[in-house]
Amino acid sequence: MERTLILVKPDGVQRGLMGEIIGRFERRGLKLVGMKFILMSTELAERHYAVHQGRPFYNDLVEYITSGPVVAMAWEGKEAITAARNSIGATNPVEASAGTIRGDLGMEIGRNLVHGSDSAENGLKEVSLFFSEEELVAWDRVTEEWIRE
Ligand code: DAT
Ligand code: MG
Repeated sequence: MERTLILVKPDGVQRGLMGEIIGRFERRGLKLVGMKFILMSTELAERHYAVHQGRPFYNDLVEYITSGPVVAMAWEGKEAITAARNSIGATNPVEASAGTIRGDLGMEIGRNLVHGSDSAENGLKEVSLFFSEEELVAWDRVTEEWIRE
């Protein structure tokens, strides 16, 4: 079972788009198993973006993600990574397809509204960076058979 870490980034929160963004994953049929509203510490941001350390945009990225509260979520399901990445759209919102979160709501790569894990392995790693196992909720969704064959 795949897990993906989704963040509504500070611009999404400040612009009042939390419900809009969360709703897209909810309507898609992904299953929410964890959620928190937090101000990320610099330490957490540096761990989360460790792979980008040394890139020219790294400092701005850490500053942006710690500049205001974020909604951190763990969504679960078969092919959750691919489904979420496709719903999020390309990294640069100007190039993201219409119908995606970034393509519908964003204009700048440095204000791209949302994070989603890029592989099954990173999904598990990133979820465990933000959530302890006790914070994740195992639950039965009554609509499951209308979403999954
Ligand atoms: P994604 O968020 O689509 O997975 P990524 O993992 O390659 O993209 O990069 C992480 C974030 O870093 C991305 O959401 C925005 C920022 N970023 C990436 N490439 C950038 C660039 N060339 N210039 C400025 N910011 C960039
Ligand atoms: Mg990424």
